[in-house]
Amino acid sequence: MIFDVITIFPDIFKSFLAESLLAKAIEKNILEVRFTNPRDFAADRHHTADDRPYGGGPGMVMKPEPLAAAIEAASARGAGRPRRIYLSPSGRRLTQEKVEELSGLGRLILVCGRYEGLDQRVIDLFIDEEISIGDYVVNGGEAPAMVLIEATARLLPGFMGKMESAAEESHQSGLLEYPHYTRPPEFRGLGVPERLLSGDHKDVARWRLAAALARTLRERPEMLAKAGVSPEALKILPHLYRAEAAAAGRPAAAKNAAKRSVAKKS
Ligand code: 21W
Repeated sequence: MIFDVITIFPDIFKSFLAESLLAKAIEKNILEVRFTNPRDFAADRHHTADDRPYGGGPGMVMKPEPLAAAIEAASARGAGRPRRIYLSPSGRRLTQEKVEELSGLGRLILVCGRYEGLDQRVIDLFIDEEISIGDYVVNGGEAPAMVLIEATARLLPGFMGKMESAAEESHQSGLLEYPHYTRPPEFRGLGVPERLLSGDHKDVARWRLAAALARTLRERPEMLAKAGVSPEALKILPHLYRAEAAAAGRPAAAKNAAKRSVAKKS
């Protein structure tokens, strides 16, 4: 898969792509990341990439001509019509579902904004889709583009070993992950849940499912409505609701918890 990144700060990406699994994927030709810098397309001596906003107000806007030229140059670096994505705080939130969709495309153009963002006409003329990584503010599209590249690349065939792909499937059950433990058996006064030490693989699986459900119920209850709750999970959930309500000091709720449905909870 090829990513063509449009950015005035390509150096931000260099060490990120030079380490660990991403570097190996690039070496194995699973992944290629190329850069086009709008500054290289600026007509003036100072390679100006920004300008003052029409209507006044604070901040600067990315100047349309060099940016458009950069997007066109990057688009021409291959056959076909690559999807053009603008990393934008006003975009749709990136989800694992979207990441899966993007991992099936052979080439993407990622446009990173700086300052207050792009001139709207560049968006109207060149951008297929605007994507945000979440409702918080960062300084530009580069960190969000790295998030998108890493999340997408790890789904490409051959990126990871077999063990990790199996783990991926279990994570995509729609629940948060169960807690992990390794040696030593006691660390600074804390032990390891006994059932993980039993060697009984079926019981370990039951413990992990219960732990994943408890964690999801506590941290992300809204996920339970969407999760395809398995028959095994359905047996465990009422007990967790009861324990949760009891821990929260709601004895009546604890008593009724067993009768409540998953949908009602969230
Ligand atoms: C942030 C520019 C804020 C301008 C809607 C709400 C790309 C980003 C960015 C930035 C403002 C992403 C506005 C999550 C992000 C990015 C730079 C000022 C504009 N429009 N995902 N606010 N968060 N950020 N207000 O910041 O370029 S994807």
